[in-house]
Parts: sequence; C-alpha cells; structure tokens
Amino acid sequence: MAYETIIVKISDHVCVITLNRPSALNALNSQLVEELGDAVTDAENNHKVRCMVITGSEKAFAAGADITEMADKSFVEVVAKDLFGSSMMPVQNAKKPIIAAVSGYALGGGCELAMMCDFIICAENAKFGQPEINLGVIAGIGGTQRLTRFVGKSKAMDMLLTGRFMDAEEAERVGLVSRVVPEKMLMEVTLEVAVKIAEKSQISVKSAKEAVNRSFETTLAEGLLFERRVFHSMFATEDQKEGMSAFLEKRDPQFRDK
Ligand code: DAK
Repeated sequence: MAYETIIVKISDHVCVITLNRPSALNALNSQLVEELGDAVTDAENNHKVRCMVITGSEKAFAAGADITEMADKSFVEVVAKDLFGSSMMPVQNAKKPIIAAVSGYALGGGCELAMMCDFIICAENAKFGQPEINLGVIAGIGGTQRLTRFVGKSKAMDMLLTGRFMDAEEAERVGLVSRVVPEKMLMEVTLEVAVKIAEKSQISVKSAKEAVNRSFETTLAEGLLFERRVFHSMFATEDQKEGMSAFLEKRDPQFRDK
C-alpha cells in the first residue's frame, strides 16, 4: 500500500514501520495514525511478518499528537470522532510483538505510542515526556495509565504534572525502556532483537505476550492460573516437542508454528 506519512519495509520476517513526517517531528496527525493502523493490521495479516518495529527519525520518534490539527477542535468534535480512540486499536490489540525503537523525542502521544508497544529499545539521545500539561490538557492515549504502571506513581506524577522530560539513562533505570544503545546502533540492535523473536515459535511468542499483558488486567492468582493453563496448552503443540527434543539432541530447534 502507498503511504505518505510512514515507510514500511519487511525483511527477515520483521516489518519495520518508520514514522515519516520530519517537518513536524513525526507529530501524530490523523493521516499518520490511520496509516500506522493500516500498516499494523496488514502486518498482522501477513504470514511472512513475525515481529514488528515502530521507529521514527534520529531527532524524534514522535513529538506528540499534532497540535496544529488539534488546537481548534471543540469538545463535541473530539468526542464525536472519539479522537485517538479506535484509531490506536491496531497497535494496542496486535497479537504479534511490536518493539518501539526510540531515538530523540518521544513526547505526549509519541511516548504513549512507544508504551503501547511490547517493549522499548532507545538511543542515548532519547527523551520521554508527557508535556500535555503545558498545553492545558492531559495525556489522552494512555499516558496516565501506562506510564504509572511502567515507572510507579511518584515518577509518573512528577512527569505528568510538571511536563518534564526523562532522559535515556533515567528511563532505563526506572524500567521504561529495556535497553539503551548508541544512536548509530539503534536499528542494528533492534533488528537483531526482532529477528531473534521472529525465530521463535509464534505460538509461544503470542502466548507469552498475552500472559504478560494479562498481568496488567487481573489479580496475581488469576494471572498465575492463566499462565499455567497456557503453559499446559503448549504441550498440544508440535513446537513444544521440537523445542525440547532439540535441546536434548543438542541442536537448534526448527519451529513450524504448529
Ligand atoms: N504537533 C505539531 N507540530 C509539532 C509538534 C507537535 N506535537 N512538535 C513539533 N512540531 C513542529 C514544530 O511546530 C516545528 O514546526 P515549524 O515551526 O518548523 O513549522 C517543527 O515540528 C520542529 O519543532 P521545533 O522547532 O519546536 O524543534 P525544537 O528542536 O526546537 O523543539 C520539541 C523540539 C519536541 C521540544 C518541541 O517541538 C516541542 O515541545 N514540541 C511539542 C511537544 C508536545 O507538547 N507534545 C505533546 C503534544 S499533545 C487526546 C488524546 C491524546 C492527546 C490529545 C488528546 N484525546 C483522547 C482527546 C495527545 C496530546 C499530545 O500528544
């Protein structure tokens, strides 16, 4: 499909979606959000894709929702269109893993998009923030909820109430990102990680993702039961037999997603 605000490339079973509105630091306007949703949906439906990466430019992953587009909207308009409601669902509901590769600014909706992904790898120049408070609004695509789960109440309140940015070192220390790498290495490292995930059994990958996400929605007892039952169900797969046989035979497993 021809996109104007994103670039989509697929290789080695990894779909890389690059946000591409450099003149506005990849601010999320409605066209970009729609195209991103379509690209993620296509990747979900493409059996060649086994992992996705969402990234931006060296200067900005995304500097937030597009303020130019939002500034004059009325309450009735944003409610009627459910601004950032259903349009973000493809990313939030993806079954395949999505890694956010963040360089530069990930602010407002940009930080929220990164947090919607399964995990974040960032460059040393990354800056995360929810500066909506400076615009007379609050985070609206999950910032108050996901950031709090990532970094705890105190840091989340600090960021959401002051609008301050968090650098890469702090982001790694508090668990917002999984790894920090030099800017020039960001895509190389992220693609290595994505290819590694793509090599696993897709049944295990999707199940692990589902189980981790379940931990945010339920009690510990229910989550542990869910995990255990999913684990049990793996014994119905050929990939479980292959994975364990390969270990015992001291060879690499050949998973077939069956
Ligand atoms: N929107 C539109 N344009 C933006 C933008 C944004 N968020 N961020 C940057 N730009 C544009 C700038 O206007 C500038 O355009 P020109 O003037 O060249 O035409 C260009 O990108 C380069 O930006 P700067 O000249 O400002 O570059 P600097 O290096 O000096 O500064 C910066 C970089 C990232 C610190 C600065 O651009 C900045 O503070 N940007 C805004 C960051 C921000 O406030 N982000 C939060 C946006 S609000 C909702 C759900 C969610 C939301 C809202 C509603 N509902 C459910 C209803 C979400 C809201 C947000 O995300």
